Amino acid sequence: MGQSEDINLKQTKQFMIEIAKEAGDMAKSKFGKVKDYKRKEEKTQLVSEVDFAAEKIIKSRILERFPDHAILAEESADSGEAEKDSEYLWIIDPIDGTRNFLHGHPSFGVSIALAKNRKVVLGVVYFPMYDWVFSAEKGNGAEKNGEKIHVSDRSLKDGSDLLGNFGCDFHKEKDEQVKVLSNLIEFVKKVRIEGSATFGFCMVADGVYDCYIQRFIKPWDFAASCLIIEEAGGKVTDYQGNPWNIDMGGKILSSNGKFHGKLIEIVK
Ligand code: LIP
Repeated sequence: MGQSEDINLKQTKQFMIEIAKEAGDMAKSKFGKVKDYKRKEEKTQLVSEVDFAAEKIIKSRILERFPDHAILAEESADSGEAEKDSEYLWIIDPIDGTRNFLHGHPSFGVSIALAKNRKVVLGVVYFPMYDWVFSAEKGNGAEKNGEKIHVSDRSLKDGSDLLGNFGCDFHKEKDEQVKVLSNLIEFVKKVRIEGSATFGFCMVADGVYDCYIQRFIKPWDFAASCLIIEEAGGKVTDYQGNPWNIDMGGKILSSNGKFHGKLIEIVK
């Protein structure tokens, strides 16, 4: 890997918050107004000019400041920019929850992560419609709008108080996913399905949801928010219980850590 200078993580986190807000506030100004959108190759995935415009803002700001860094961004994932010889990789989802955004559901967010030698060291997620900024620096905790956050304390003994979130693309391996959801409902009686992975993850970090499960997601859907959960005291693994990383497949279990073993059992 190419040698880059060490960067100041605190200053860089602040920079990430600024650019996430710039892109997110632009998206907010278009909320409810976008009529034209396209289907991606995968037909259920939607994209509009706002995703591209938000991504352009974020990438251009990053490259102005860190011209040597590699970038993996959802709407230009095939551009080759992720293969640049750098120890730093930016992982960007300009709008996570594009369908929510296009259909007028406020749960969508701008997600930006920075990995050093493929380990995520900074994560920022901005939800423009709620004015929430979630952020985390590896080893230094997680924050929402500048205040420290922590996952919930609820465990299996709290039974019906548990609240879960389930991310899905039911058209893919539908029976398998319905089975996992059904198993989850056995002990987490209340489960939401909200349509933005990063929203589900950040709500676990903030102690709202006690767990979030999803398969078929990509690094840009989870890189920033999984660091935020971990730094908020929660646990994130693959379906086998191995610690998460940006190169894992898209099957993720996240929780407050109090009943993670049970989650691994139900996805077997
Ligand atoms: C979406 C996720 C959603 C998942 C979709 C998709 P996008 O991200 O947040 O939860 O089910 O497959 O990946 O495309 O809106 O950025």
